[in-house]
Amino acid sequence: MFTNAIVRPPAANFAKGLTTQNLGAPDYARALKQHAAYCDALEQCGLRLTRLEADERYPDSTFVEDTAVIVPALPGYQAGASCVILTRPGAPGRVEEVNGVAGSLSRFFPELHSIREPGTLDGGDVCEAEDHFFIGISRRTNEAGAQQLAKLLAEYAYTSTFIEIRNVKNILHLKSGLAYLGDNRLAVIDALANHEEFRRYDCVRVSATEQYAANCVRINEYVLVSAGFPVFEKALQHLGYKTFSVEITEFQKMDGGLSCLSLRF
Ligand code: CIR
Repeated sequence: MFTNAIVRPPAANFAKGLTTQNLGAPDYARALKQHAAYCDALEQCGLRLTRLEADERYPDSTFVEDTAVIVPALPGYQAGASCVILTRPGAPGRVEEVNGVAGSLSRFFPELHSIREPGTLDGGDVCEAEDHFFIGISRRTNEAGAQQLAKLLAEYAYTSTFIEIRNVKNILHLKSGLAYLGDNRLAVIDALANHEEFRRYDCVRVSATEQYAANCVRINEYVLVSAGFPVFEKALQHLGYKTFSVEITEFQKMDGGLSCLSLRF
């Protein structure tokens, strides 16, 4: 059950952020509208929002997910604590974004840890599935960062495995191609679907033509999905999920997806 989320709207220089897409420059006014609708959707899923100010120093700072990994307390784990692991983003220009989120997180989580040099880690590469975490080794997250994270997670009784994605085309982060839907079920792109790590899960395949839709987010009784991917959305509905679709085309132009725009806990 999630109760909170941290969000940050895009700043006026949002279009100056990093991107590998060739979809043209984002329209700022439209991005603000889409962000507002995204925030409404989170509230309708039952979350209370902590809204950070837009920060022009960092054009990618609306993608708050990359700055932290939230580790919920596992039921039955005797220490009973949750914690936050502040990341060390793999894009040098994004490293300082972490400081702008740490203060808000420390109000909710007494235990804060950090990924340290030479480790790099983006939150977008970290996918939690109950008591297990998949950690993507990507162009942003290196093995040192992944190993530091795995060690910290083990202290909170979580297991983890690494998923190599540097050879998977068109995904920036692991969660660009993978989402945990609850109920032992994953949404997974074709290119990752045969990975042995995912064999013990029910997999909802996301075809290459709808690949962007794989970055969906289960929030309480809903699955938040990107608008415009009818096959995937119908597949979820068919499985009994209530979907909530949100248009985020302007964020897609900057390599961002639904999960990247919030930290949920
Ligand atoms: C970047 O390249 O870092 C941003 N333009 C997009 C980050 C997207 N974040 C995510 O998938 N978690």
